[in-house]
Amino acid sequence: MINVQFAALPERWASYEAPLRTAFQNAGLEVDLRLDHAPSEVDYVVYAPNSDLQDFSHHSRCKAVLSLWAGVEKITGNSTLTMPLCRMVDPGLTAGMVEWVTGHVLRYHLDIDRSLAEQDRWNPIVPPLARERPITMLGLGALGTACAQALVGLGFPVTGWSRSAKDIPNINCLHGEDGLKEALRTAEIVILLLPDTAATENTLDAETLAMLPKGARIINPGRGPLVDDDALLAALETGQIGHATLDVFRVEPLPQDHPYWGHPNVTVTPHIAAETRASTAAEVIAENLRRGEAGEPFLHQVDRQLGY
Ligand code: NDP
Ligand code: OXD
Repeated sequence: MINVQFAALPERWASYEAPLRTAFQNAGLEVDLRLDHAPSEVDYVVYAPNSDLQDFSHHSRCKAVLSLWAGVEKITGNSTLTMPLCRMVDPGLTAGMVEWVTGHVLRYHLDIDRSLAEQDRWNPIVPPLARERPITMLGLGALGTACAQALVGLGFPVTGWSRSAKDIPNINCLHGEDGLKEALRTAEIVILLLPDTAATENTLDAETLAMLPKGARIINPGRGPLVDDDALLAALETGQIGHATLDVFRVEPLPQDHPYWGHPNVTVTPHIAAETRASTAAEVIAENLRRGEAGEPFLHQVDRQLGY
């Protein structure tokens, strides 16, 4: 019997219990799934970083902590979490992010806000075609690559930027510091799907925002610290940045007195870009349990040095 502890906000249990039990059964795993195993008897933890479980020092036989979240910055620094940590790469979450990113890109591309505001003027706004609108994706991981490929599918010329060199069909892949400059130089829309690490903090700051063409639009479903907020507000003031759509913030919920609220050129969304979907995520968790039991490498294991 494999003992699995489910450690997330209590209301998540109702949506995850049945999909996890089904996925474990389908994978041929005999699992005792509970909220309340004794810590020393837990083999795996299915984990949300906002759960009450923060001290893993008594999880002495735990083989892995399997995060339900893609972003793991809240737990990579936890010194009691010494067992392998896997982040979530869930086909359902990825599909949701593709839909959210594509929707917000098309809002900018088609100038939907302006056409709605000016509809009574009968003054047709003709946007360029997608193939004339260069887009840059910062981050070419599970989510960035899927979103970039969807945008390529719509006809946009897409440049992507990552830490390591990549070769992805139909995407102009760049990396490193010079790669970032090149990626920003022509980008009319920039999307951030980087993890929050020491190396990615303030990827968009006064200097890099100034590298963009005037009036560029920013979409950030990644993490708040990727953007220097004061620099972004200043760039919005001068028109260097035309508009920003921000889903994630340094402090969440975004404090009521934050200048982003009510800013005419900022759209705030409440960290809803993409949600882990229980039915598809449960299959990923089950596959990682199977791997752990078979002595095979885990999927999506976090590199503690890199922080993602
Ligand atoms: P991945 O780990 O798969 O991809 C991360 C990408 O960022 C990789 O391409 C990686 O490069 C690149 N990267 C990391 N560090 C650097 C760096 N220093 N310089 C340049 N590139 C870098 O993550 P996911 O795609 O799964 O998720 C991305 C982020 O999206 C998550 O970390 C999370 O913060 C956020 N997220 C937000 C959600 C929301 O609802 N708002 C939902 C889910 C996730 P390389 O390929 O070379 O390793
Ligand atoms: C995640 C998120 O990291 O929801 O999964 O932001």
